[in-house]
Amino acid sequence: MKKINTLLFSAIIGISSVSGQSTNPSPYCAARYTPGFQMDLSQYISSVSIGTWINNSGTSPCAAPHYIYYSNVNPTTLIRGNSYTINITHDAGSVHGVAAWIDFNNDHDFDDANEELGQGGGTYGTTLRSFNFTVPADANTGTLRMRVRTYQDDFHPSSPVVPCRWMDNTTPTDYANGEAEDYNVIVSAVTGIEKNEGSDELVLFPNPMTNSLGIKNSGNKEISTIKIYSVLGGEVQSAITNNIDVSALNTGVYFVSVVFKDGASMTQKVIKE
Ligand SMILES: [Ca+2]
Ligand SMILES: [Ca+2]
Repeated sequence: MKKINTLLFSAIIGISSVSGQSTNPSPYCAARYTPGFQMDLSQYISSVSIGTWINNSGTSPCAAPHYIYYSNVNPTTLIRGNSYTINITHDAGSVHGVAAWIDFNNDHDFDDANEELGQGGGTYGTTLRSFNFTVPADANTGTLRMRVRTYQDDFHPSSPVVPCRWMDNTTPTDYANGEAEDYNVIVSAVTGIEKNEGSDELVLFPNPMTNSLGIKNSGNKEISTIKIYSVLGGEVQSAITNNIDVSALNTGVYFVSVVFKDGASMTQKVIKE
């Protein structure tokens, strides 16, 4: 049943529409493209995914200047100190650079230490770039901005990808072709995993559990995701339902972390019988 929960999670979190986004990067810098005297090539990011979270943005770039902020896409939740892989799929053309950033200190830039999740060039015919990254232990919690960017520019074929416009001598310059996509992500701190932080507002029942675990949330915070961890700290299941099928779990002790949409989280110990 774990698979079903994963599918449910994907269905609710992962499938997203391409309507209702914003073309305004503010308060972040612009990440636009100006073809100049080169052709405006159809180079694009077709999907961005982290774990079960994915946004498919189609096989054509968004409208010129090829920047879009998917402010309407449900964010994924990342836990401080945990490691993830971001997968970026793009066109099979001669992509010169692919990169991604998260503004972990929430100061509205992507320049600080560890904010670049990774970057590298593409090879003609390849369509996937993956970067492994770790959320800094001191990252801000709450909703943060992520930027994903590709470019193809024959005049700057080997430049590292920068998150903003850049200076060509003293002139602010855009890459010629490519696409930039911004997203919200939620960073959460899982703390006190050793102790039971039960509250009147959030009740997990029954405990011990057998085949299902109910979540009763009478507080005023909206739940983002629910993650179940083994005693060793590995995530064994995630869901966003009020009644989680846990029949696939082995008997033993688990920690259930309820992550709220404001980035706060609460972790409780539960026993599977
Ligand atoms: Ca796209
Ligand atoms: Ca920053």
